[in-house]
Amino acid sequence: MKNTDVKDENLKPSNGNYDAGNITALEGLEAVRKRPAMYIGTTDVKGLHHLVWEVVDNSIDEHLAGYCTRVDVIIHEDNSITVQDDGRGIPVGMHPKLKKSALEVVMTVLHAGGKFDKDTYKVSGGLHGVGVSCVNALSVKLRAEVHREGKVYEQEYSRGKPLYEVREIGTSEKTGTKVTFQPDPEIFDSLVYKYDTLATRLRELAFLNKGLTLTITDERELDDDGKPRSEVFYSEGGLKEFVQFLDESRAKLIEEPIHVTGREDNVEVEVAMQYNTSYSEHVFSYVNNINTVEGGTHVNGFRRAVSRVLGVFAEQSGMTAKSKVSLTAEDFREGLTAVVSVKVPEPQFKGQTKSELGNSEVTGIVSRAVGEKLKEYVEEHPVEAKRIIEKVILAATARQAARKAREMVQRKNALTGGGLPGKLADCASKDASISELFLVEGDSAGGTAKQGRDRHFQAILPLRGKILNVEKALEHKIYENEEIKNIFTALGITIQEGEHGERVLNIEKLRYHKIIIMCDADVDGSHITTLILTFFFRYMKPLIELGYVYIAAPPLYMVRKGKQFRYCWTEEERKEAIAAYSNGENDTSVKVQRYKGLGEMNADQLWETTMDPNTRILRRVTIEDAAEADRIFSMLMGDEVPPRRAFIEANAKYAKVDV
Ligand code: 28F
Repeated sequence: MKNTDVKDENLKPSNGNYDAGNITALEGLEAVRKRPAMYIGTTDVKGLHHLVWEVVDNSIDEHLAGYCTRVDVIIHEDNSITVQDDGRGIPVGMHPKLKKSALEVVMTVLHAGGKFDKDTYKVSGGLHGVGVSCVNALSVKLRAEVHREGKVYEQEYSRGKPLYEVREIGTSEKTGTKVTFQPDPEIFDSLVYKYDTLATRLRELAFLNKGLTLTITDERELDDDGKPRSEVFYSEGGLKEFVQFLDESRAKLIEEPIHVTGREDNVEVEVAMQYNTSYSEHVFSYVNNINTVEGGTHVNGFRRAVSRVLGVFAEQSGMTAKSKVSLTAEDFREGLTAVVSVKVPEPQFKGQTKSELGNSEVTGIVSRAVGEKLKEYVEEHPVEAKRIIEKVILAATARQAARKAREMVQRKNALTGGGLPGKLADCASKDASISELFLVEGDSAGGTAKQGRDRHFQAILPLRGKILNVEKALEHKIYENEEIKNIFTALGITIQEGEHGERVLNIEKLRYHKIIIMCDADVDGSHITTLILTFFFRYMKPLIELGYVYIAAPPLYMVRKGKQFRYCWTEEERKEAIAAYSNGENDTSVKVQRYKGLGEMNADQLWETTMDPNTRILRRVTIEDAAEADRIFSMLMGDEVPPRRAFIEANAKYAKVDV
């Protein structure tokens, strides 16, 4: 249940007097509870996790200031969270103006915690540091504990309102801050934390802040000897290790990553880069630890330096003279894995999701720092540099072959009037925003889907067997693969080559705004789904980013008794259905049909359970963390087998596999 307007009459101050400080705090908390999305972006599961980042960022700030060496995050059984650091501890002394403890000010006054000043960097999560007081306002309960100057202090709050004055509760040799909070069910749709989401970001923070230890403990999951699941993230080498981690599933072209550090006009630059044998680019960028998914001036400066220095080397070494192709910026980035991290005192963000760096001065600062180091590298490592240029020339050749193959396919389509694939059963509607394309495994299920569908807005494209694993194929190969060509033409999308050789999709020609992958709920079906997702992730990422890609969820069972029957999607539902139909322990007239494949359902059943928008379940495909998604795809789909085996062995026990 969500409430958007505050009916929270008990926002009155605990000590009864409404002085300026209380009113400011009250107004602030009320504003946050009235429009939470303005402060934390959304109130769905993303907003829920953002609460953790607001608190963790304060510990990171304490680390950047030089006082904190470790941050511990604990997920408790009730999905409340504890974050603890060994910093100096939030001051508890009386705040001169607001007449209350500095701790209460930090915890209850909007934007009060910022220790921002000229030569330190306020790090912050996705929404640039709204402060821990927002977390407090959106938590049904929050407790702060401070160890400082030999004493232990605490204060508790409900929906941001202090329940009592800051009080001393003991002595301590340690220093640090601990915050435990329970997100408010009145604000958040989901209260369940995802271990992987928290672990992935904490790992990233360890790489971005070398020397800092971050740990996660999940008290909801005890393994067989009763120990809670936990991990420790610590990086000695920082970005160098980050790049090695990102590339662990890919074969390297150069043994050691190239590491750049620099500083100019209060802007700190750190870059690590490494070449591998893959055909895709993996560049991740950060500003003050914020993941700039949309890139920006720091990335532009980095790319400019790479193209310039390697281009000059290719020219001077005479390698381009031999090859007939001209090199583009894109070619220099194929097989490149890099992390670009800058610390900017006053970052300006722009772009769709405010995650693109706008500060123009940063382009030159990064370009100079990287250019200088890269120039030194190619002079000192001519062998590696030659290997990189060979790879770049191969990329340019492959790009040319891909362009020819693509033009062949797209020209042929244009000639035959946008030739839709023969196997496509199109929908009547030409309005993409309501149209859906089902990619169905196998001709028989394809046939059933064609019968069961609503032909006004649902199109069916049966896929015969496995599609190409694009992770391991040169680009031009995908334009020669029948199944992939069919998907391309059915979607109506063509790919152009941008001015720097990059692939540009023309999304406006897309014919369906829902692309639904519908495969059997078995191993083969999962493999085909993964192959299709790899294709979309590598060649049609904007479709995923726009939220157009879904996975259908056919039922696993049908439980029937006489005329009555129920479809079940999970083990629990199956057990419930059996219990509901059996009138007594020994009643064995339980029939349970396990659906192995879509083909076992008739058209009406398939429509009712999996295709009817009013009753079906669709899982939308999202990229929560681009670096992690990229790593997992190349881990699971790439060339290197040992990392894949290690990954599966390490994670299989956590995979929630439906029976
Ligand atoms: C689990 C979350 O919030 N850690 C924090 C500090 C330390 C100081 C501080 C924080 C100064 C007065 C604004 C201590 N000693 N972990 C945390 N650790 N805030 S938050 O100061 C707050 C500013 O109010 C701190 C000396 N200077 C700063």
